[in-house]
Amino acid sequence: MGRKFFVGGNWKCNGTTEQVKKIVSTLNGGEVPSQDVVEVVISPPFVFLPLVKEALRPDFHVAAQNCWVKKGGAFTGEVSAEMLVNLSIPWVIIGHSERRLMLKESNEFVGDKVAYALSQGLKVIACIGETLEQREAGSTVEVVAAQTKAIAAKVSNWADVVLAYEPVWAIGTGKVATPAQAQEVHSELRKWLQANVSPEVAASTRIIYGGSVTAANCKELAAQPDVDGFLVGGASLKSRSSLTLSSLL
Ligand code: G2H
Repeated sequence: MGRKFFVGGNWKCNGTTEQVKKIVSTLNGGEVPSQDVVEVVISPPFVFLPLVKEALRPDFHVAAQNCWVKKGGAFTGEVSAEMLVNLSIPWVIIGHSERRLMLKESNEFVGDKVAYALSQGLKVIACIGETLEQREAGSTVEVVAAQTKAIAAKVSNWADVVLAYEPVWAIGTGKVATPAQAQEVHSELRKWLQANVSPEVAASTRIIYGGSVTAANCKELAAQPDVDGFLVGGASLKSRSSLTLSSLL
């Protein structure tokens, strides 16, 4: 089964109204392949979601960067999956390493969040990845398998899940994984899905790479057989972002 190439732009905790309008305007003017070939999803901070959704070209979609683990209520500062659905936000990023590490989100908590978001009808970009210490200790595959296992334990339908492999040592550091390093982990993840979920899910689930992706390094990464797209942070915020994005496609 063919896997449609996926490009996500993760703006993280950046931007002002004026900057957001400028980037959206640049994205709207960019030349990109048809949405039949590539799926483009832009993820601004929560407060800019309505603005971006309203202004963004219709062939691009939006994602929140997080949502609460269960139904909303007395959880000050959180945003629920139901709220995102109410605003017609189709996608959410869950389990980004910045949240796993700084906010201590555990594998199990991330698994619960993924399952709850899916249950409410959201599509999920589920992030996994090892730290430098874990890579140097030779435990990369073990770490990403445990992170994926915690998601698989709670999820029965993978149709709306994109798995984002983001090695922590490559995030925002300029130290991109080599194409061979990315391919090795993506291939191991696909094997894990095949053995532990199903051959169908392994064949159809998109596994995208994130970590210092730029226009300059994306082509070789994209040529790897198990790299089905990217989650781009810093480069998606550049003033010439649509040009960058175009060259990522
Ligand atoms: C990894 C990535 C986006 P950057 O977090 O998710 O960010 O491209 O800045 O490394």
